[in-house]
Amino acid sequence: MSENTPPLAVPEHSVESFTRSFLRELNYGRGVDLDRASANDKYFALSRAVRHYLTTRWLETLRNQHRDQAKTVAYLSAEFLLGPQLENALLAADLEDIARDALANLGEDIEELRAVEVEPGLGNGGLGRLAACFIDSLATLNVPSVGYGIRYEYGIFKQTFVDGKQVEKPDHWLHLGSPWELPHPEYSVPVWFGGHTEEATNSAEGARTWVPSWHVTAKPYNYMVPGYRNGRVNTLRLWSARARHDFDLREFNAGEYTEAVRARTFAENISKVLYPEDSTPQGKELRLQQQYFFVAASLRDFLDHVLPEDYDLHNLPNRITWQLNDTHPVIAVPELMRILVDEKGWDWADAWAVTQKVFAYTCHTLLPEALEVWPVELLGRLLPRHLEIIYRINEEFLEEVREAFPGDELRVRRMSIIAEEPGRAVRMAHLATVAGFKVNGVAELHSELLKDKVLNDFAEMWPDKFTNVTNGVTPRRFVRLANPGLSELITAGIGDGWITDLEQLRNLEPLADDPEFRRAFRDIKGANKHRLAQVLKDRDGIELAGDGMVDAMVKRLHEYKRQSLKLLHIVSLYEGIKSGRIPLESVTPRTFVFGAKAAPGYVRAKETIELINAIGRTINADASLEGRLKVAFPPNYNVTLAEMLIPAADLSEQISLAGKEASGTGNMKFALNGALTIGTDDGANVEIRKLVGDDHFFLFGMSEPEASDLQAEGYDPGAYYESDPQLKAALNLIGSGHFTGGDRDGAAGSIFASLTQRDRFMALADFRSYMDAQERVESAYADYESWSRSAILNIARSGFFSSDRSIQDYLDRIWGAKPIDQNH
Ligand code: 73E
Repeated sequence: MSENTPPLAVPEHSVESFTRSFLRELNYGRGVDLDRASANDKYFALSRAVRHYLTTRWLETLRNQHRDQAKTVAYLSAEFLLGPQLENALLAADLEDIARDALANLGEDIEELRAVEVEPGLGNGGLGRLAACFIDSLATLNVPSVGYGIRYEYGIFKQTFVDGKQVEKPDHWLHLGSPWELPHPEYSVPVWFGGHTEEATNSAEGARTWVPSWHVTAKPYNYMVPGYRNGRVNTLRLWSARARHDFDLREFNAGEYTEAVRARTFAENISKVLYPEDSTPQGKELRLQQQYFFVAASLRDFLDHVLPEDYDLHNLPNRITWQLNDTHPVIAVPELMRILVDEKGWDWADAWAVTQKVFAYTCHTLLPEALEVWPVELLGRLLPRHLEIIYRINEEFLEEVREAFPGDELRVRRMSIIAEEPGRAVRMAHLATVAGFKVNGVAELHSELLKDKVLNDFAEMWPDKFTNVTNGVTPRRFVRLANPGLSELITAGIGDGWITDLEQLRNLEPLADDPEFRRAFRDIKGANKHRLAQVLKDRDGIELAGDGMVDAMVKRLHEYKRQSLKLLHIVSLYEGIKSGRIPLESVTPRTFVFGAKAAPGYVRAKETIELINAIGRTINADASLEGRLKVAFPPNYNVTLAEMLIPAADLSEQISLAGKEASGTGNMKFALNGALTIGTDDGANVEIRKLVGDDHFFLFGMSEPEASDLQAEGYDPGAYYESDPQLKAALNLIGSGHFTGGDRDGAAGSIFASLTQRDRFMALADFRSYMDAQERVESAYADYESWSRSAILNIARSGFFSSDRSIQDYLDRIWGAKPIDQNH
């Protein structure tokens, strides 16, 4: 196609035109007519019809990108937790009403078709969802950018409960195909592994030749990333692993059919399944293969297909920033060095100068055990040349350290990219920090702790390298789509500018004092609860506690997040009522809603799930508590369920031990939907509390310095157990097997023992303060008029937590890329 080919016109925005598109897709795309179409046929035709409206914009964006050669942000992430695509595309293309009406005229209910969609669950939790919010904001802010990741055939497992225990089922999300992806096999690239290195065939200083021993083909699938009604549609490119040839013909002819198929299966395993771990790295060979696979394909793609053929790579820092989403893509650093030195023949120093200007690293954790390390033996076997390059980077880096801190060999050992103990291993966070021109944490407190603790040596050496970008969430998905009632109310009050400029929510502040507005807000919250109740009843047979408080704790199951502290509160209430200490009439009717997946190999997390279900079963079956307390734990918490649940919540539980949750992003979604937070001073909670004000936030627990002092002094959970009779009673009730049919050995016994003996995240130390805060919650909720005022103020003051603001911060502090209006 010539550069001058006029773009296709965007189809007309009318019910008639949309109806034609839909029927054409149904007839020609699916080969069925309406009478015979399955729900999946109709869902496909609907999605494809919507896609038409965005495709012209997509082509224009690509065309402009090629023409402008503007600075681009490439977001490299092993996870993109996208959530349902159809609703977002309808919104971006401004087709919600047209599509609904067009289908209604044909006798179809758009909601029924939407329900057919299986969300692409290509992420574990916050990190993957953040990547999805960021590409949405990049497009909406008109930033030339591309997301690169892996097209896992199986996303995060489907969680089911059998006898209250988590049982994982494969998530075959592609089972019925996906209308949102476009494969481009012609842009496939080979990715090599293994082998050995030899003396270089070029004369560049530092060069070697890598002679790999096997390879797979990386096949790209493109996904549209539409900006919000701004004419830009960016690209998300996900890679799928294919065997080099369908079959090795020689083997096939020799009748070695099974061997030929085995080799194919081996290669294709690379993009088969998402590692279901969150916040803990899995030191598995296949995971390292996945990481190198997508990173090598992405670099190759950008250098060979996005840049013009004669591009002078010395200008690369003006053309791109590769943003590393945690350490998972950090192997990109030695890969770029290898390309520049071994393939392009640059001297090492020139290559390193450029490499150091194109990567920036986002760290998402503080837990030392969550920092990724790769055994030297494994890395050397899979990527021998990359290991050599890492060694040389380290050598030169340690020289720099020695110059800056003469005689401080202890520091040199702490900072080395290579750990010596317990076995030789590459510390990926150190490599990322050395190579990146910027390193950022994901909330203010987290960024401070990174500088003061986890990466302190590096911050002393390069103070300017470190910065903060507080996370954010996209208001399009998490307010406008998830909460249409609230969105209409906000728009009626302050106009619809907030959808792309969330700080405008500030204009709601005066309306918090308007009784009419508060009533309208309460009606919407009530309707959202009703919608949630209906779904939980139909889906899982779960009943809510009348129209009482919805108290939600939804996030991955992890000890540091302290779902067990939430359980201690519930059990203590239950025990208080049962023993007569707490009069039943004084208890606020409330439903405790949990959503949480546990990593399949994380035993304590799975036991906690079992215990939540056991406690829930006991409480829900107790007729005397009817209408007062309920526990709802719908299985398989995902983006779809989040969009249903968050708008219905009154209370948001953000109760991690201070200093452990890097940021949290669920906390932001709840505040923006008018839930009040009960939380510790951890992660982004700190910023939420400062913005919404202490009067509209329930703070409890130790601060980070208090928690680390207590840890240093020697923490003894037994002392708390012995000295607080209510805590003791709650723990004893759990330990006695009361909730587990008399069984004291399984989940109940194990969690009792772990809390009373070790309690690594100091739940017992924060219990009393948490209970007091819950009492403040109860009395505040009793005045629902004033509670709703606080809820509205939470919304009005949370505009800062838009991912648009995060992306603007990345642009200003790190990327130096500029928005480009598509309509210029
Ligand atoms: O605090 C969250 C944070 O909000 C943090 O735990 C999470 O990232 C969110 C977004 O910044 C996170 N996930 C991982 N590390 N931190 C992780 C690590 C390994 C595999 C998968 C996810």
